[in-house]
Amino acid sequence: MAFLYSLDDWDTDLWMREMQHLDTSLDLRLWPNVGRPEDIDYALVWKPPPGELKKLPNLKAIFSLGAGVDHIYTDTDLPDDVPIIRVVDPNLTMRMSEYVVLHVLWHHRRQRIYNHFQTESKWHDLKQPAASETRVGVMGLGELGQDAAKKLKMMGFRVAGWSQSRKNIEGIDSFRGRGELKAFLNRTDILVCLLPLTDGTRGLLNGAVFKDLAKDGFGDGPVLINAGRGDLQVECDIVTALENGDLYAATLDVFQEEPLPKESPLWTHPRVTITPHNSAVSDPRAINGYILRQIKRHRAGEPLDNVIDREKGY
Ligand code: NDP
Ligand code: OXD
Repeated sequence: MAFLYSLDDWDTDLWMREMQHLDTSLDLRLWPNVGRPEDIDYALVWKPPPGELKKLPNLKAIFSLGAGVDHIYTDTDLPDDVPIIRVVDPNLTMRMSEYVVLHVLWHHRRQRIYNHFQTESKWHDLKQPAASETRVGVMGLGELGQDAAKKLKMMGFRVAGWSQSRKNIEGIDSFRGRGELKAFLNRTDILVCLLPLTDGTRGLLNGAVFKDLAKDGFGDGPVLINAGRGDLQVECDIVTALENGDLYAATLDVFQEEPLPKESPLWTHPRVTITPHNSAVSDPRAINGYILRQIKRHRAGEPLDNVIDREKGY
């Protein structure tokens, strides 16, 4: 049994060292040094090179090293019958909720303005709405969205979520599907996006959506926080919406092109906060451990968890 890593530009030494640390007997290979293709049972990947996984005749599962799987679909020639498994792990979920709570609070508490005041040694307090006056809307109520939504709820925010299917989560209003999107946006001051990138979600964060966000809130105006995927957003529409008032501010962790090109107007916009796609990084020890546990169970004849639905794309 051998594992093949294909890690794009990630720190391959670290990932392989951490896995070896968990089990020194493992036969680990790093693409393109596959050895005999028939030896490989499991692939652990981020952006695998197109067509390469199909060359592994005994491949039993493909593990994404993140929660998303859209990067795996950049290989349009994947083996049809091999399950693709994504990360669902408390370490990653906790990191994402930290990010969401931090940035919701940052906008809600008007911290950007205080930082600016400080540059002018200006002592001035602004009107501050209570959390119960701020309506947060979480797009994507999956593993990550639900955890973030519950933590925001616990802090007193008015929280709703939007997903494909209706959810029943105490204290959180559930909206579902395109038919309920407008109603969800109309009651949302701070929009948090934790959707996967699929054919159904690409470009969803656009001018029409920003226009529908609530304009009657107690804060400065609608805010977008996107930590899902860059291609969920139309960046030129974000810039326009920041100018015409459909958005007041944004926190963006993901971009249509990464790294975000130097010439992007988002870099210098005074009401945009940028982070480098690190809202929830995959921790090598935690994620290798999660994958190894799954493989051990699989080899003992148990089913794999968190297998993605190829029809749905997530
Ligand atoms: P899940 O698969 O658990 O949840 C996805 C959610 O999105 C579900 O609630 C699903 O609805 C909803 N959804 C999917 N398609 C649609 C649609 N067309 N309309 C409405 N709702 C939709 O994913 P996770 O919560 O684990 O992760 C979400 C995403 O976060 C990942 O796919 C990844 O892109 C991103 N991510 C980003 C990271 C970063 O560092 N920036 C780190 C980790 C993840 P339903 O529940 O009804 O199926
Ligand atoms: C993920 C990511 O999908 O890090 O986990 O983007």
